[in-house]
Amino acid sequence: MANTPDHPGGDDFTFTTGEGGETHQQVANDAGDARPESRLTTNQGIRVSDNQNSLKAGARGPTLLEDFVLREKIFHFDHERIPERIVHARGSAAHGVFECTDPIPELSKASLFAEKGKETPVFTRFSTVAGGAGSVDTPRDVRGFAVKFYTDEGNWDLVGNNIPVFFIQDSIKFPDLIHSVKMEADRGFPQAASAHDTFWDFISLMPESMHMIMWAMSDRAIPRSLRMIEGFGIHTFRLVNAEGKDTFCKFIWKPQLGVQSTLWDEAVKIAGADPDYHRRDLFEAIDTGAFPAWDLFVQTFDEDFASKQPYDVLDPTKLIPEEVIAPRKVGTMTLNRNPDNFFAETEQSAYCPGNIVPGIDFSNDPLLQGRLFSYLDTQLKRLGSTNFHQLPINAPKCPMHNFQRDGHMQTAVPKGRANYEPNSLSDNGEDGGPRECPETGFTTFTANDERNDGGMKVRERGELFADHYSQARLFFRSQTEIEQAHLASAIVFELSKVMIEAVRIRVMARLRNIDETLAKRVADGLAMDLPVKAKAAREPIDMDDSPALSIQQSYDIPMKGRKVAILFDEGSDKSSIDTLKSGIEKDGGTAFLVAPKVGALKLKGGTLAADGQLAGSPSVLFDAVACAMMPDNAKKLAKDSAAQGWFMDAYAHCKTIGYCPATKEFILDKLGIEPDAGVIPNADFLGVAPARHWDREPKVRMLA
Ligand code: HDE
Repeated sequence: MANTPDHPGGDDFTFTTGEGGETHQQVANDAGDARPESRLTTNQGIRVSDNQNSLKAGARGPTLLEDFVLREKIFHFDHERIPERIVHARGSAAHGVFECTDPIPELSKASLFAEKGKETPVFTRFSTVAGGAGSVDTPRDVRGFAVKFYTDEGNWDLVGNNIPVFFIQDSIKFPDLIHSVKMEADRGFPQAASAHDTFWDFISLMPESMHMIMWAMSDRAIPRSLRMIEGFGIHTFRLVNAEGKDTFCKFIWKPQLGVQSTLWDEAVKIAGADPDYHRRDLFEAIDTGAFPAWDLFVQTFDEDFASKQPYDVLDPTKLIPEEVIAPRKVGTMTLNRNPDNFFAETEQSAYCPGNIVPGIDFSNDPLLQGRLFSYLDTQLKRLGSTNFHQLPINAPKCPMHNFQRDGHMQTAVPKGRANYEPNSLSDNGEDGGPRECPETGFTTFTANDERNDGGMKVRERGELFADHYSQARLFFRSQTEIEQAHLASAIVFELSKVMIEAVRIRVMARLRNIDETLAKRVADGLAMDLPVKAKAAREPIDMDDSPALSIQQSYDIPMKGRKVAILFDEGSDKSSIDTLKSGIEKDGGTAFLVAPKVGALKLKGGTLAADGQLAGSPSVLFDAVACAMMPDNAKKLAKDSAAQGWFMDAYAHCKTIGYCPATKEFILDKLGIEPDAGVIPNADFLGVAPARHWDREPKVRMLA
């Protein structure tokens, strides 16, 4: 065979054949031959001589079945896809470390909480719930927050969400909930959206979902970044100390960058501009060394406390306000390494709430109990073998020995005859294998909860589970005015997409139990009459407001971790761009340069290449925007719809806009963008960005 690089295309790869039918080879292969690890081989380790042409009977003849290189390659490709997760299919993950900062040995004997400074490796996967694996990152949805702690006593999976309560109280309703929110059965749409008939139909018939609906309609469900969400284990768990004493516990993650959300209009536009917005944001932050971190807190309490609350602590639709039990910090998780391979790690990771370690145990929460079955079951289907725990991403990092054997894709090669227990092989000088460890092994916490009705078999729920509205009311009333307006507007939007009028009416009838003003705002927003109030299974009570439930009352927006765009064009003053850029970076933000063209542009004081082209870098992708323009360019851009949209969206999304004189005169004034606390000269920009200016919102949007 001839190595002939001079084919018509002129590059190193030849796909043509000569007159005589001889096959040309990839010249690059020659270089690869020098290093064994760069040699292309089949799965059997046989070196491949030609990765461009299949084996044919003559240059124009039929391809031969004999070509094992071709067959193997296509065979493997055909089977590349595995079933996606039935929920939480769209996810992004990273490796990291959990450091115990405040040990709690008096509460839990779990080794990861034993000593100050103790480090435990983690792999954390964030996800949306409803959409498929290829869906966009920014729909209105709950976000999954699943952490696998590779502790030295085995893997502990804390499989939580960014919302502290759930839609349903009993796992028997989970398939119904998920069927209702996924694409509708006959038409296959909408993808990754709750704004449709079947979801709201189900919800309207399930009053226990009302508390979670408040959260799902709040700004929490449209996060700015996965780095800026809280995480909650939701269920009441149990901590168990070395003396066997138990304490109830709820787990809470708080992001060090603060919680921040987008606006609905912004989230919708981001979905078009960058469907991978959250995945890219997480990857880029870690890639550039800006490692996101979360503090882990516990809320702990005993049966006495539990019995005095107006809700049941086993009910996953209820939370314990932070003002009632202050969260106590136990450690910090830092995500510091991106996966090397998305499929092998992120996709094949398998979390299971049933993976717990000595010192942590379950409660009788009926939703948690159902989950204990589901995850293992679904993972067998998804990953195809009971041996999925051997995949590197799922394998414990501590020693693992047992007598489970064989099965599809077994990769362990156990030695010897010991595959049963008890055995006396070691008496005969053979390896007898591992033994149970009564002292240090996991023992289930056995004491009964006092209020479980003596363990009679019933298909019932605890009495207080029937209070469906008190905490929904607590959540709504704890929000700021603008947060309440966003929430009401979100319900109006969602119900406007519901075509069955009876469903809208049923939802509004339930809202009246939460808050009359909310119900009224929704009815007005839909131009519908308020229906008769739905009968509550248990009359709601008024709880004390909990400011911790409000993002705006709990978190400021620092520059750290935020992304700010600076728009410029040919002739712009480089020094003013440099000043803005270094100011943003000094405070831990990222400056992103935007121009109509991306190649190096000649500026006053040097040349500069943009990071992104204007049309491909809309302002929805940034936390704040600034600009440095000359009059001629500003006049030109004033006629460009991408530039107009850039400023109009930043204004409508209540972002800070830093302006130069030319931009103000020729663009902002023409667009009717008036100076306010956030539309300011560049000189004031760094002190204000990236705050959002909510006072502006009523001027730019009709809110319910
Ligand atoms: Fe899940 N859930 N879930 N879930 N869940 C799954 O497991 C399930 C629930 C959560 O990044 C599945 O491996 C049932 C609550 C996260 O891989 C499945 C019930 C919470 C993830 C499953 C619930 C969660 C899942 C699908 C009601 C917050 C993604 C794929 C009893 C505390 C984990 C898989 C990852 C994934 C079942 C309710 C969180 C089908 C039956 C409540 C973060 O097993």
